[in-house]
Amino acid sequence: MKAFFFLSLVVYINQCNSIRQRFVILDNLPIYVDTDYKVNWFQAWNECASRNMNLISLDSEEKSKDLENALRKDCDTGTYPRLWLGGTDLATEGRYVWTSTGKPFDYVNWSPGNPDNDGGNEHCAYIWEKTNFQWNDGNCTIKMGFICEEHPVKYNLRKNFEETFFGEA
Ligand SMILES: [Ca+2]
Ligand SMILES: [Ca+2]
Repeated sequence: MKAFFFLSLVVYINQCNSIRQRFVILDNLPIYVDTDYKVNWFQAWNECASRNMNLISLDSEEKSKDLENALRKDCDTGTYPRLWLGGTDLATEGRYVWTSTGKPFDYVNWSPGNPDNDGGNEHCAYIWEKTNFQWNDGNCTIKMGFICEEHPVKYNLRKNFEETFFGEA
């Protein structure tokens, strides 16, 4: 916990051609972007869990824009083909929820025509640079990169801790 806390204060500004990297966005929210390790949605979920994180939920326009800006700032065009998000409609077709919060999609940034549940077999959401970082629903078994974030509960606990002991940043 302590190590993670201090680690989370460090902002890594790497080029996207590095295999793995961590940004800090949105009020010190640590996120982890992996562009090179291509995995299906379930493996991506596990990859985040193994880092004590979650697949990212883009549940506000502010957060979505911050992520987009971070990706644009640190990456050359073409380096982000597709990245898994933490949204799925596996439980009920057509009803997308964020797995980190269990809440249905409120804010959405789907690309035109999506989610289209193409072939009746698209149940996992990903961000796609080709559609200007808008979202698409894809087959959950496709392999691509992914984005993790610190768990919302842990984030709030850490934030309260920091504010209590260190004051406002
Ligand atoms: Ca679907
Ligand atoms: Ca689709």
